[in-house]
Amino acid sequence: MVLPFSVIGFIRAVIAVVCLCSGCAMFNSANDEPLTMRCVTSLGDTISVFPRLQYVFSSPLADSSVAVAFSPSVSARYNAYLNPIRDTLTVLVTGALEGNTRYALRLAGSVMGVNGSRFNPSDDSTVFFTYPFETEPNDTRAGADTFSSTIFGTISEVTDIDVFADMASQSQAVCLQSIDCQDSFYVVDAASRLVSLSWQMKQIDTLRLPDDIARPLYVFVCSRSNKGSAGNYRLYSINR
Ligand SMILES: [Ca+2]
Repeated sequence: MVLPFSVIGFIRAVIAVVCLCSGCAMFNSANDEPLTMRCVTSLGDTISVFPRLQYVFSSPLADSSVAVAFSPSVSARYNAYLNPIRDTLTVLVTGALEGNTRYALRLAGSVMGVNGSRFNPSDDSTVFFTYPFETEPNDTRAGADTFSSTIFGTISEVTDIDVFADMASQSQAVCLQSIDCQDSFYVVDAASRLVSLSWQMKQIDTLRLPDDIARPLYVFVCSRSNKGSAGNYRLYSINR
C-alpha cells in the first residue's frame, strides 16, 4: 500500500515528537544533579560589619523566597532576597554586625531547584570574620576608640561624633569610606593642629598627613552638617 504523502509526514511528525519527549526525559534524568550554592563575594580574611554577600545556585530555585541564619545570631537589620530568575541570593546587612567576630552563615531551611533537587542548610555554610566596630560613647578624645588599620562605625544622627585615636605610627594618610551616606572627618594631632580636607564629597575621601604631624592623631568622624547626612562608614589608614 502506498500511503499519501501527507500521512507519511504526519507519521514522521509523531515519531519526531516521541523522540523529542524521550530526549527530554533523558535530559531530565541527567539533570538530576545536586543543587549547589556558591558564594561569589570575595570574603578574604576579614570583611565589613555591613556586608553584602551574594550566592549563586546551580539551578534556579522553585522557591520564591529564601531565609538565612547567622551563627551567632544577630540583632542587626538585614535582607535576604532572590533575583528575578531566582538563581542568585543576596544577603544585605544594613545594621552592624558585631566587630571582631567570627560568623557562620547558612540557609535557614532547605530550598528546591526547578530540576527537583534540594539544598539543605547542612550542605554548606560560609564563615567569615568582621573588622572592628566602634564602641559608643566615643564622642570625645578621652573616650576615643583606637584603631591601627581599619574600623567601621555609624554616625547615628547628625549630632553624633565618633573620635578615634590612630595608633599606627607610620600612617601617611587617613581615609573615610562613606557607605550609603556622606560622612565627613578631620584630624587633630597631638599638638592640637587641625588637618582637614578642603573638599569632601567622594565615597572615599583621603586625607594626606603632613610629614611633621605630631602623634598620636585623633580622627573625628561626623556628618556633613550642611547636608544632614548620617550613616555607616569605614575608617582606615594607609601606612608608609
Ligand atoms: Ca559617637
